[in-house]
Amino acid sequence: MSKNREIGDIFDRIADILDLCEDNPFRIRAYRNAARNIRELSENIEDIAERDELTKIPGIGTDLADKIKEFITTGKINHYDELKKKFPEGLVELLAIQGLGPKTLAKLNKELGIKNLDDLERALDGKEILTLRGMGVKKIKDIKRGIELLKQSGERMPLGIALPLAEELIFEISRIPGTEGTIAAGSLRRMKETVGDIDILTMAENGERVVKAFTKLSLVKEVLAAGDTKGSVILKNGMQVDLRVVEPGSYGAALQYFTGSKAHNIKLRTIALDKGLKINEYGVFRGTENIAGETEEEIYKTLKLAWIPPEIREDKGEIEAALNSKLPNLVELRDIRGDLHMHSKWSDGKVTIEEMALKAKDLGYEYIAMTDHSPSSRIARGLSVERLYEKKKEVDTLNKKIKGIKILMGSEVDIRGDGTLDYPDEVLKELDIVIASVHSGFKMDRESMTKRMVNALHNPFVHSIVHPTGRLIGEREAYEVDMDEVIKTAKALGKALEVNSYYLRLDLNDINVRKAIQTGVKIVISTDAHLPDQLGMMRLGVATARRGWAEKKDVLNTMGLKGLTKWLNEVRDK
Ligand code: DGT
Ligand code: CA
Ligand code: CA
Ligand code: ZN
Repeated sequence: MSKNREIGDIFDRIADILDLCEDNPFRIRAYRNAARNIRELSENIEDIAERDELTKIPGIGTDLADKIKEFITTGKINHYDELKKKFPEGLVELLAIQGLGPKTLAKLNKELGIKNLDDLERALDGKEILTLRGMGVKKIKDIKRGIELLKQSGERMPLGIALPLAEELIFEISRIPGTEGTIAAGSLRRMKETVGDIDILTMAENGERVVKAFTKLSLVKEVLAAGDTKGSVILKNGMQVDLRVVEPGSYGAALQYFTGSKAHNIKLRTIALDKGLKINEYGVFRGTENIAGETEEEIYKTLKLAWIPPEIREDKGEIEAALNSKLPNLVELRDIRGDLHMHSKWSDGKVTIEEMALKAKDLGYEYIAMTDHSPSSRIARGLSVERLYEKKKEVDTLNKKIKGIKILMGSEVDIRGDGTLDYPDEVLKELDIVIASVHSGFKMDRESMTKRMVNALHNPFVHSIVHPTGRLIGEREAYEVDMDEVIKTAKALGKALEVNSYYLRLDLNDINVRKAIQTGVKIVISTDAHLPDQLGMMRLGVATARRGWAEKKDVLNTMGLKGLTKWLNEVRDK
């Protein structure tokens, strides 16, 4: 799938440069949409090109299709190479800074000669910058905060990007003769929302040969190290991958060690020491005698612990829980019976309700909720009351036509500044499910934002608040909001909070999930899909819920349709 990613990345870069040129906004948006849609394809773009069906991809017209063909045949896009010459490379990268738009950046380049981050940071501390139009103390503070945020998220990559990449690598490595049991370790196996690098483990006799073959894979751009037990490379997208080759006798020990987290491992080591044992990546030892190493289970067993799921290996109480046989029985992807947040062409989704429903049925779901936007979300083409009722008719018709899956008529309703909702109550009550969210006025103070959300929860027809903190990984911080208060209110009213599975959201995050379920609030894991393939992001939401110790009983959409319908009605009767 690597060409998909490469082309997606180039289209995004083109959009960045066009942004700096203050080119036509529609063209810029077209490149960004295309980039996203290509990255999210479930099929190799080369295969689609071969069938001559590139223009069937949403957002791809003949012009972009030609550029894709050009890349597939020549490995480059001429237009991109030309555009790149217009600005220094370091300048384009600065567009990733939140609070610094293309217009300002172009001006900084033209008037102050800023070419890269160093230049920018220096300028921000100087006086000259204040002479630029539109540049004030507040703006400078925002840009500095943006730089800090970017540095924090730094080189870390969202799990949703790293995971498919790792899967592709694992597939390739497992095809290298002599390898067995190839598996991800590190933060990726723990399904952390971002990963610093990808760690992979494999078993083989001849390590040197395996490492050599690994460094020759087509995804690799640069080789950092290649020995007989370890290889490190940089991939074409800039991500680092560490491969470790181990012997069968220490496979479990190595997997345990390299899965981490470091804090979890340190705690394990102390437990081992208390028992007079030593634990490292080769095994568990009593003196010089190796007493465990082949499997992870036996490593934990020698320490009198049950096997601990990787997602909770963070030294946040899991070892104590394992000692007392109190480990949670974490929710699994196969427990999920339906998806309660998605969009169709009626608002800003890319396909019809029917196409979404059929894909969901393929996934084995019993139900979906079709939750298009409300009128305030103009960019997302939110539905007027009239169109909402038209849509409801279509849902009724489809429910008669499609067997084996129930479509719930819903809406993702904007929460206005004062916490009231974007449709009147008499409209809301006609809907099977109402999910509410904030799409504007992100910068409210903490108290007002908390009140806004609490008010929304108090609307008798609202079932849940979705993407409750609004954060976008690496792009936008969570709103200033007292999540404890929101959780408390949800508990009091018997309402649910969402774990949004979209890879940049994962919101609620693991920490808030744990708070919510400890308080007794149900979470609902949904995808917010705008395309059928995005329904597949459910696994990221489930992983986030698992990292927050969620069990099946904590998750609303593990209920069958009957149970769910009952729950939806009861919320409103309370
Ligand atoms: P990342 O890559 O920053 O997202 O996080 P990790 O957890 O994948 O960290 P990484 O790649 O540096 O190392 C992979 C695993 O190796 C880590 O989770 C635990 C283990 N490890 C690395 N360094 C140490 C160490 O100094 N002590 C112990 N006990 N384990 C370590
Ligand atoms: Ca790692
Ligand atoms: Ca590593
Ligand atoms: Zn949505």
